[in-house]
Amino acid sequence: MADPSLDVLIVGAGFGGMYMLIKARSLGLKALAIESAPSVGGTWYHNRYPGARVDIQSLEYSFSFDEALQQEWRWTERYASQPELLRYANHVADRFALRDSIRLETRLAGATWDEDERRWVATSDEGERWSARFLVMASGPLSAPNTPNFEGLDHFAGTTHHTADWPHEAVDFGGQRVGVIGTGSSGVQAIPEIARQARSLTVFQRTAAYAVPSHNGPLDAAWEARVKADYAGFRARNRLMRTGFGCELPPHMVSALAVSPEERESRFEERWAYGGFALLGTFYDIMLDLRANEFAAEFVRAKIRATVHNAQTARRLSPTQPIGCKRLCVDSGGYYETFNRSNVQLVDLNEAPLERITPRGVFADGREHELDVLVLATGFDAVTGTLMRTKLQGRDGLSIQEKWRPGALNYLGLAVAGFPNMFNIAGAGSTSAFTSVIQSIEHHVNWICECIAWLDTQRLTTIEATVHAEADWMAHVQAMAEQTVFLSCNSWYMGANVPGKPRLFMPLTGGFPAYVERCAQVATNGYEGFRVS
Ligand code: NA7
Repeated sequence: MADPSLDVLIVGAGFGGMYMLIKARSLGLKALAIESAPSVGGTWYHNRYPGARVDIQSLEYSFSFDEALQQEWRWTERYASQPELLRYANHVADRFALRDSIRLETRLAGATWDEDERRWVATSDEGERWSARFLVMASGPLSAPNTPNFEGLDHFAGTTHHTADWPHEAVDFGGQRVGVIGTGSSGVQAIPEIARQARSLTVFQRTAAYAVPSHNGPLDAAWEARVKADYAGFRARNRLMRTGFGCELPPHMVSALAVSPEERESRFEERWAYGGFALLGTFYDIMLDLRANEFAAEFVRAKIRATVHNAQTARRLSPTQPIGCKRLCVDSGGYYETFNRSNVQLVDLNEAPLERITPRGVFADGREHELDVLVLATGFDAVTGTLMRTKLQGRDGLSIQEKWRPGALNYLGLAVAGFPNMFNIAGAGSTSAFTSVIQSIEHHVNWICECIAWLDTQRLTTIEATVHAEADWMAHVQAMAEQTVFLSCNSWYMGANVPGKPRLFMPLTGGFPAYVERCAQVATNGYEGFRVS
């Protein structure tokens, strides 16, 4: 028997699901969050590989909705590590007494829109059933691990770990011959840590990564005090940034093409010394103009050449795609320096394709690389993966798989035509991938809850994006991406990392403030682009 009394069923108890729960409760809604993992924390529960840490500064990658919470929580490092982020997630669950409304180890098997009842009927894979007026997918844009279909993978006799599904007991690499496939953010973070422990490490690289230093360290107490003296103001200034963070070093509103080589170099050096994503804001047009971008790219390549002793290795580590086109990697472990170690070797899969996995290792480069442990740092079926692996049926039996066959169609990143009363947090079509995602989560949840409150005051039961509004939004997302360098490489932003996935640029590049304003306008205009009844 389905529980008929839920207002909101929330799928996921990471930061998105937990904030949705807090906010829904504050409106007096009866809400339940279901979470497949045995813990809250989402990303920070699963991605516990060595070196895992956030790539945005902790003071900016944290909840802002509660002044007491942001004042009391003390981050120990400038960029928080996975264990600390998981502690923070648990602290939030306890502080807001969320646990009695979270069902752990409960995976959504499917959900179907019941048109007669105007409710979602959902089931878990254990056969539990819920009925809810609203379904909120807070299942995370980077939560479905991508395991490439390497020939022979199942026959590898050693141990295989995926960075996004890391074991809970410590993995001891001591004395082991380790291979890592993948050099995105996860690989870049894990490789230096593994190299320090392993007997040997072989890195199999398909695309070289741009890694910028984070200059991580203990959180500067004076900076923390200054931010906390006016945390609300700091957050408000961040919300005016295109990325929702970085207000202390905003993008320099000058073209990289308009300055002398000496000035360009010195400005890049300043940002390199500051660390993190700030480098991409050295000039306003780095992500807009390939010529400007090339200056930044070459600046990093020069750093690689200056760091890596072996010229051939340095060349292989030097990316050729535009910088930032794939997400920039923020390095706290000394990624490039790692390749100077005598126990580390790099295999460039472009020169020497990975042919198969054998029981003893990886066959690439025309030979077998013998391994005891294989680490897959091969990323995610990003943004759409989790929903596409779930049986979601909207109006008239429309499945999400059918709906999204051409790509992740959506309106405002929050809704999908044909799926009434279903909302997405940090999904395709929003700016969330380019922001501090917690800022985006707060915005999405606030918007969704205001929408539900509005429907209730209007005595309406159903809201659904129109196909027309959805098509316009998709055109807008594509048009914005075309103004940038983001279409010039094969990134997860466009589904290019997963064979067979439709290539459609998924995040919105227009900047967080413009997106927030558009969402607000839609609401002010009586939920323009939605059909309500
Ligand atoms: P990413 O950034 O998608 O990186 C995955 C890496 O794995 C990347 O280097 C891929 O190369 C590589 N990869 C994927 N499939 C293959 C195959 N079949 N063969 C060889 N190499 C492969 O995932 P991460 O987990 O590192 O980071 C994801 C996000 O989490 C990150 O952007 C941050 O937002 C946090 P490719 O580049 O596709 O050629």
